[in-house]
Amino acid sequence: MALGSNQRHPRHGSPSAILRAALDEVRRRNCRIDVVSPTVRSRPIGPSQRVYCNSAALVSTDLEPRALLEELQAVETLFGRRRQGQRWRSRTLDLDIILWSGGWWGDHSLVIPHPEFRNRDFVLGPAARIAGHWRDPLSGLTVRQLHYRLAKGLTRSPPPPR
Ligand code: A4P
Ligand code: MG
Repeated sequence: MALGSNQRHPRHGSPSAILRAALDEVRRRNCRIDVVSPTVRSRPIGPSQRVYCNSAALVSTDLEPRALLEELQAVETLFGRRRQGQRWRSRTLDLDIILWSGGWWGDHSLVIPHPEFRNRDFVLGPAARIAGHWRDPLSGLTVRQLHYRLAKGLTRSPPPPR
């Protein structure tokens, strides 16, 4: 799972505090958080101007991917995330499923691996710290290899159709 925040929350405070509090919430929802990466600060991709805090966590759960997404979206809502409006705008909390031990998943509301993760240093960097040996089922490359390639500018996958 990838976590991101670039807005303060009136009660929880800074984006990094929001990410910590969000992990506590995810833990309450039939999920075990096995490992959490260090938090990185990254420049925003997209129209938003504010710096992001991003991290990654390894989650163990019996929930099916769709049910897990619902729980993660409930946590986003709890932190005041509003879903209407512009894509990629500032948000208090964004929780994405990046990879899954079951391989790939694709339906109208959920795509795993996350379609953009190979192009995002703020996802691959934290993920490489905790799950560097995990393999992307589509490219066959490990997270560490994907991160290395992105850092060296060796690849940029085309964006998927939306
Ligand atoms: N969805 C499909 N697959 C997934 C998945 N694997 N994980 C669907 C989570 N959600 C998935 O997402 C839109 C819909 O994607 C969901 O309803 C779900 O059914 P969203 O989070 O509601 O909307 P969004 O986040 O505004 O759009 P999107 O495309 O998901 O944005 P991203 O990809 O999450 O990117 N810059 C920095 N530095 N750091 C960031 O964290 N984040 C974004 C948002 C942009 N720029 C950033 C960062
Ligand atoms: Mg998202």
